[in-house]
Amino acid sequence: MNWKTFLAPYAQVVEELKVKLRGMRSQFEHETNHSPIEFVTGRVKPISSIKEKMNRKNIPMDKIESDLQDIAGVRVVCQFVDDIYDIVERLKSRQDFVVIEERDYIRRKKESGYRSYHLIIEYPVETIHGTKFLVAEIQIRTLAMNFWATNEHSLNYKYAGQMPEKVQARLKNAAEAAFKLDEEMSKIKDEILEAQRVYHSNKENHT
Ligand code: 0O2
Repeated sequence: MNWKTFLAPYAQVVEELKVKLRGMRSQFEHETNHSPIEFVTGRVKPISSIKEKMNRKNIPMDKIESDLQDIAGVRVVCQFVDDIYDIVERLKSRQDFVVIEERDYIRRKKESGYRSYHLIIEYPVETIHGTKFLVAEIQIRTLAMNFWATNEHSLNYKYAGQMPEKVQARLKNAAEAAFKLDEEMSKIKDEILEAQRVYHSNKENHT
C-alpha cells in the first residue's frame, strides 16, 4: 500500500471542504450580523490512527474506502446548539456533495458523555484519473462540546483505553456541565447576539 498516493485525494477533499465551509462563514458575516460558524478545522487521519481503527473494527484493506468514514474529517464549531441544526440543514441541501449518514450525538449522547452532530458525506473530488467519490466526515459541535471533546481525547490518548474510573466519572460530570453551559447560553442568545451586533457596529464606526 502506498499511503501517500492513497491519501492525496483525501487531503484535497479536506482542503476543498475547509475552503467551502470557511466561505459559508464569511458569507454569513457579510450578509448578517451573526455567523453560526465560529471556526472550521480539518485533518487527514494519521496513518497510525487509520491502521489502529482498521484493526479495532476489523476493516479489511479492500473495504477501507467505504468503511473507514473519517479518513477525511472537517469540524465546524458553532456558538449555540441551534446553530448546529441550522448548519446541518444547510449542508444537507447543498449540491456539491451527498449526505449518506447522519449521527445526532446531541440528542443521543455517547456513553462517554460525547456530544456532536456527525454528517457522513460522499464528496466528488477531481483527480488526474477522473472523478473519485470519497467518503468524509463533518463534525458539527458547539465551543463547549469542542472544549470537552478535545480534553477527553487527550486523556484517552494518555490512558490508552485504561482511563481510571475516577477520571471517567469526572469527565462525565464535565460533559453535563458543558451541556448546561450551552443550555444557559441558549436562553440568553438574543441578548448575546444584540450585544455582539452593537460591539461590531461601534468597531466599524471607529475604523
Ligand atoms: P480522531 O483522533 O478524532 O480522528 P468509533 O471510533 O467506533 O467511536 P465511528 O463508528 O467511526 O467511531 O464513528 P463516530 O463515533 O461517529 O465518529 C468517530 C469520531 O468521532 C472519532 O474519531 C472522534 O473524532 C469523535 N468521537 C466519537 N466518540 C468520541 C468520544 O467519546 N470522545 C471524543 N473526544 N471524540 C469522539 P476517532 O477515530 O476517535 O479519532
